[in-house]
Amino acid sequence: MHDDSGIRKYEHPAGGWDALAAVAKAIHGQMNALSGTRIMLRNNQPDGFDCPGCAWPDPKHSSTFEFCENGAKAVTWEATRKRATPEVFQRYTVTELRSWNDHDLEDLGRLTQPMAYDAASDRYVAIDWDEAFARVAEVLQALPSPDMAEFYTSGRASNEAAFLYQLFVRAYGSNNFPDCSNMCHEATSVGLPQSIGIGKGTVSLDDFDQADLIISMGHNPGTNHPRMMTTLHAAARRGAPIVVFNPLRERALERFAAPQDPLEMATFSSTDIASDYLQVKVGGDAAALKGVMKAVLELDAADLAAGGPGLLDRRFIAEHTQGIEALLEDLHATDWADVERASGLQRKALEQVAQLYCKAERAIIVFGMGITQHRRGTENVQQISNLLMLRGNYGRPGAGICPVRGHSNVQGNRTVGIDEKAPLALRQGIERVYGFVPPEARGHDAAEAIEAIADGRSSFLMCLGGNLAVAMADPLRSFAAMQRLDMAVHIATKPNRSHLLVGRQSLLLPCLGRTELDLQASGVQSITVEDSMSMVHASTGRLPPPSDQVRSEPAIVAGMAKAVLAGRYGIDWDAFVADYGRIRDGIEGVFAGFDDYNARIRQPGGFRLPVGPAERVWHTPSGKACFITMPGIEEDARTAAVSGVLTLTTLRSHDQYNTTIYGFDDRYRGIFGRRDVVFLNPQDLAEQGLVAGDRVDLEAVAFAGEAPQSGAVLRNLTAVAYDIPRGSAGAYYPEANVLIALSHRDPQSGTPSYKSVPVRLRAAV
Ligand SMILES: Nc1nc2c(c(=O)[nH]1)N[C@H]1C(S)=C(S)[C@@H](COP(=O)(O)OP(=O)(O)OC[C@H]3O[C@@H](n4cnc5c(=O)[nH]c(N)nc54)[C@H](O)[C@@H]3O)O[C@H]1N2
Ligand SMILES: Nc1nc2c(c(=O)[nH]1)N[C@H]1C(S)=C(S)[C@@H](COP(=O)(O)OP(=O)(O)OC[C@H]3O[C@@H](n4cnc5c(=O)[nH]c(N)nc54)[C@H](O)[C@@H]3O)O[C@H]1N2
Ligand SMILES: [Mo]
Repeated sequence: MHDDSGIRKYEHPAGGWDALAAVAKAIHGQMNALSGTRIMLRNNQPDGFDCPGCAWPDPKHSSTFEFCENGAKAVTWEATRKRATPEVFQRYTVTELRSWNDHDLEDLGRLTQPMAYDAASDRYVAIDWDEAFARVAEVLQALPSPDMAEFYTSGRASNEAAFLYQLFVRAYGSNNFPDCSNMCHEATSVGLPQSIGIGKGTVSLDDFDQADLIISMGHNPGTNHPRMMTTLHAAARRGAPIVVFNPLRERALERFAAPQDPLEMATFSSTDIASDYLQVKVGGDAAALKGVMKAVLELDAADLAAGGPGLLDRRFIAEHTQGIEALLEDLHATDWADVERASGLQRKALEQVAQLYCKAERAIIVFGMGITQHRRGTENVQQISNLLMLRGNYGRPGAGICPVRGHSNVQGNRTVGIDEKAPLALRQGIERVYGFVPPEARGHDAAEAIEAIADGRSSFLMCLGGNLAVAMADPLRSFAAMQRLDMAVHIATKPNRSHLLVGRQSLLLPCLGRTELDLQASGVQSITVEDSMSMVHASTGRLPPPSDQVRSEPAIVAGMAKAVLAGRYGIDWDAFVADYGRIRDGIEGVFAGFDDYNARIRQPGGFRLPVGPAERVWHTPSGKACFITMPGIEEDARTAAVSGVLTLTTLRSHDQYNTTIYGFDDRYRGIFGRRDVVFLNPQDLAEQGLVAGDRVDLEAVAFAGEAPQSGAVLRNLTAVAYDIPRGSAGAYYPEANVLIALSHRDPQSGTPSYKSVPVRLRAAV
């Protein structure tokens, strides 16, 4: 059925010809066809650049072109022919630009010149680099305490840029490193070290070829990690069961046509991906995992009773773990009725998963934001690890845990020191190599940084990329906070809304992207990145920079450091910029695992950083892997206790990269030309006397202690009747962030609970 609402069912598999058409459209919209096609062919090649789209690894030594629609969008939007020159900024006041939507702002194109906000004309005007650095130095040197400054990182920065940035900030005297990871996989970074001694995934790409079972929880690879579809497609083809836990039936997890598969393309056929699709309630994953573990114990007991050896890996548990007693006690005390209510899944379905799990000799569990962005995100992650440990699914081929990271180098940024916690090894490493003692006190994470700015405890913000104010919860508070700053400094490729929330002084410093040639005194520079599987490799851009004024991130950070620190500790910042090999020498000196860094990045595919659990080495206090019990079963008992409250999850469309809105279609979910929709179960709609197509408002529900959000409303959405569990709803990020209180976050990791937001639904007024 076709009408003009832009809401219609999409009947095709994910991928396929529609994906190829979307790439052609992205190239046409941003670049000329020839350079667009040429640049696509260098993406993820051994001598080319690392795709800025996501952190999924590349097949080793491969030079086959891995097609990916959304990688192509990321590249074309960076390599765009459009330019946000000083002349463009002359045309519009900042107030005027603030009324534009996020798509149109970034579509202005690449920044070409350092710019400073001029309050008198309400415009950004061109300045030169030395002037920009001098202004930063003046403000930072005058701050009463280094802890009144915040230094944000978005995960696209290279290892080299990130390392210099943290060295600069620590030499300046602060550990205030809010970063995008705090809004993303922080629950993994906090939860997994307690469980297995490292906050990263334990599998490598080869393991996927050997797994007998893959469980996918709360991630949408067809949109966010499309190259992972090659891996899942291959696993499904060889008959490995793939079990999905997701409230929405994401098309790519149902069926996928691989654009590299000539037969599927020619015959318009596709491959079924999920063998079992469990539509868990939003926020119901811990309950579901407890149910699966409970069923595993029941199967194990039955096997023992029948004279079998049992289904738990008792040797692994005895030799390598601790804490199973408490877990067993908790699972025995857990009621099936509670599991079913909190997960929205039937006992039978969970028992079926347990059977598949016990049959599989090697299992991998993959997860994304559907797991981490909850008040109990850390505990969710730990329940995943518990399930794996019951059958010894660590440190064996084809088995392990796989958190799928977001930004293409967010994992690398953390590895090289973007960390508000400043661990002992890092502090000792810096002292050893650079001769100064960095600060020890914990700094601010992303939400704490916004709170500190809002309260006036911090008055300076520097952003190495990203769009912090828009990505963060509660724009009512975070936008106002930005406008209180004495100085905001944004190192960025393109204009976005955070840049327009100007404080007393605001600077925009234009930087090179991954795709571009980075020429320094010693010649062409490569940078390095770490993917989701701890593989570190080099990336070299070749495209001409957008203007001769644009500088590389390492050069900008070093320039600033030199101006601010004025010779402190005798660090030679110019030498770093002349040859990034010297930055890598620094990384090798400070951190373990980077031996022969400069040599090893030249091997095809790079090298893997040490991952203890892959060798059954556990860097926990006890030296063992730990079963960690989660008391209770509700994601948020407060929501469960009030009637009429829906749990809203916030989603990425197929046409966006975080806050960068490429376009207004969400093809696979059947939404075209708009984003002002909310996905609802038809019965929840009916209960309010509403039908599909009605205009509705969502109102934030504030619980005690979260008062500032009370009354926030997202207005005039169109209700889409959708296959989603009762009590669950979905809307797009960042528009829906207005409904999320800044304090609505996981107390352990600080991750905002973007994926279980209590809301009320009503007809639009
Ligand atoms: N094209 C593109 N690529 C990207 C990004 C992008 O925006 N666009 N962003 C990058 C970044 S920074 C990140 S972190 C990743 C994000 O990649 P993902 O982890 O895939 O993130 P989301 O799209 O936010 O949500 C993932 C899935 O979680 C499901 N979900 C929602 N709530 C729940 C729940 O309570 N339980 C379960 N089990 N599932 C739930 C949603 O239905 C959705 O399918 O992708 C990276 N790659
Ligand atoms: N409600 C809700 N909120 C969320 C999420 C959610 O699922 N729901 N997801 C959260 C997650 S997982 C994340 S990671 C955050 C994302 O938060 P951020 O990382 O802060 O946001 P991005 O939208 O990725 O940042 C885009 C901007 O980065 C700049 N940029 C792009 N490439 C480069 C580069 O190479 N160098 C530099 N210096 N700048 C560059 C451009 O100016 C662009 O406008 O949002 C979080 N917010
Ligand atoms: Mo992310």
